Amino acid sequence: MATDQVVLVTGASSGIGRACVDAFLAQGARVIAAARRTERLQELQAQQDGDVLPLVLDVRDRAQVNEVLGSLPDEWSPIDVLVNNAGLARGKTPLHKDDPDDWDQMLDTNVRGLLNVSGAVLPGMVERGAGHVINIGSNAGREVYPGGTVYCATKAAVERITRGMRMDLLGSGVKISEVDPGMVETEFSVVRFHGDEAAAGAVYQGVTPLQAADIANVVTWIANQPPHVVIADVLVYPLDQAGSGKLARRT
Ligand code: NDP
Ligand code: 8X3
Repeated sequence: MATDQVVLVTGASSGIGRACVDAFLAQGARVIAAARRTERLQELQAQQDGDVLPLVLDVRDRAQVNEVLGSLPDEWSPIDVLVNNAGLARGKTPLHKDDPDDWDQMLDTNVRGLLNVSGAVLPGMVERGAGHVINIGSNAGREVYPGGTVYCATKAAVERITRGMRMDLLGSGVKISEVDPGMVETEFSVVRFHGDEAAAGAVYQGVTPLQAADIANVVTWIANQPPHVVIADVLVYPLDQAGSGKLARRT
């Protein structure tokens, strides 16, 4: 990757997004780190020597996305690489027991949010005839498990959107890729279980999950391919996982 490239990472305040920021900065890229939590973004900026622009952004808010991304300082545009990472699961109950507000948050963030940011960034990439969008899907988009109905549906939508984007942009010079992680130890489960640390901890009990940096390694590898090569999609599991809930727990 050329060192003067500008990378936009959504969901940069934690987990996989934060690890992507660190990994791209380590390669000399300039990184726009977007998320909702201002204090996390300030901490991130304070911890980094590299060139990072913190951006307070709720991907669900299309007007805000268009306003903020449409008025980036000159030195922070154009965006060369977009990592659509912001996302979350909320709850793990059977559908008829779910809180419908959780459905809305997952659909609005994981699907509409990804579209909002892509819609703001892609026209410029097409105009320039270059760019790369890397969507973070999930193994959950390839299958469904009890209590994960809506989350899995949102990630299946990411997979369809990614494939559709690649067809829509064929011939434009813009690359479209997807990374589907299996179990990664981040704040994901704490968010899913509404702050219940014990429930979140149980998810990883007896297994060695992926770390956020493992996924960032894959994302930067995808971004660093030669101009004529597109890594279309990658599924990444920890050693002891063979599917959603299919885990070899060692204790
Ligand atoms: P984290 O909870 O650690 O990080 C999620 C990030 O998304 C945070 O930075 C959060 O920032 C941001 N985010 C959430 N909602 C919004 C919003 N409305 N607008 C902007 N940013 C938002 O989880 P992960 O790092 O694990 O998750 C990252 C992605 O990876 C998600 O898409 C998730 O579905 C996917 N994934 C995770 C797996 C795992 O096992 N952890 C496995 C497969 C996929 P803030 O709250 O500051 O806005
Ligand atoms: C997160 C992975 O299996 O918990 O996308 O849904 S899973």
